[in-house]
Amino acid sequence: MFVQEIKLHHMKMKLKNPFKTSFGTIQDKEFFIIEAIDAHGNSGFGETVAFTIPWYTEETVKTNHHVINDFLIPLLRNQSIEHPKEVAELFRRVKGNHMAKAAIECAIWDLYAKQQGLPLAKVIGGDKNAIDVGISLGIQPSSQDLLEMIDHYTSQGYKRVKIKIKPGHDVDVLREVRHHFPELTLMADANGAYSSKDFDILTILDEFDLIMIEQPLAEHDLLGHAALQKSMKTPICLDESIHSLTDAQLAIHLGSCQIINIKIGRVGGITEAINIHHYCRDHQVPVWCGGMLESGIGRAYNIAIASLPQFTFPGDIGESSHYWYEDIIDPEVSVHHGQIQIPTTPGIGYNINQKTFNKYRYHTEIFNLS
Ligand code: OSB
Ligand code: MG
Repeated sequence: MFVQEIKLHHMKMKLKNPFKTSFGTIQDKEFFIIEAIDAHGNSGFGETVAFTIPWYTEETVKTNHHVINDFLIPLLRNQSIEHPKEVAELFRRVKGNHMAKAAIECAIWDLYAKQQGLPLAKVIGGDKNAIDVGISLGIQPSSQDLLEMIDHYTSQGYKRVKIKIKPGHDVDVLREVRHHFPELTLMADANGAYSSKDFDILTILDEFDLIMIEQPLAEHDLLGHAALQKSMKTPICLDESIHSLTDAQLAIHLGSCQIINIKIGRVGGITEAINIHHYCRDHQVPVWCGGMLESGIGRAYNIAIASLPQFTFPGDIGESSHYWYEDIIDPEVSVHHGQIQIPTTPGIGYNINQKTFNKYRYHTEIFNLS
């Protein structure tokens, strides 16, 4: 499968609502849609998921552009790739920069699945017809706002709610949510905002019957997470700490977590996401799919990966209209009774909506690879 041309579409979209976490607030979303084109004119699409500021991981929109243009696209020149799994191997000599790599790798997976005439979910071994989804809610201006949002999303059928916490915004908020929604499937995500000095506060959270607490401590603090997990009954789930299969192996070996959040961008692509999935399946560690406030293209990959069997908890995969006034795909992603149907058409199963795509695209760079 010769990739003849790569198009790098520069996109700018605005989230309907600002998304506030312990590390900062996101509303303007700038990203690249990678289009990989073969000799027959088939196109595969991928999306970069880094933010403009390096507060989730160290990658940014600008580092994505730099690494894609100056290192990754040149590595693809004059390569005859038989299978998308070879892309991760080809990119191995460039260190890190997982979100940059993943966007290109995803575009090539989509192209490959389209060439095979098969849905991407089937090509990667997905065995579900539909996936369960939950909603991730940013920090709200008041607890009244938060309670109303929870009410809104649970009545729409979302199967679990995740709320963001940070020091000073944790026990009281969770107590209030639990008081109003005693039966809710609930979890909290700290995005690494606590330290080893906060174990007293964190262990109080055991009161609230959370299905898990996500990334309470810093990215590299695997020993801290292992110590915390020993002193609390709520399962710890790692997000920012997991960049690769070896990270997942180490975290599980150390007892730093009982659950893993897989994000394709953070781990460098679908191939590594599958590797982590298989390892977790073999070690009875549940996984679920996190989100990066993606457009419909990025979301389509999350839907496909979540169709693998060990994705046992609902993902952070809201419908298009939760994030955007209009999405760049057709049809948009929609949630019914807390589920998203896995597309059955070839590739990611969503088409580009040319009208909205052109509206949010402000520049395109073209690279001929032959
Ligand atoms: O920690 O999972 C996270 C959004 C941006 C950065 C990090 C995270 C999130 C979310 C929202 O929780 C996920 C989504 O709805 O796409
Ligand atoms: Mg998280």
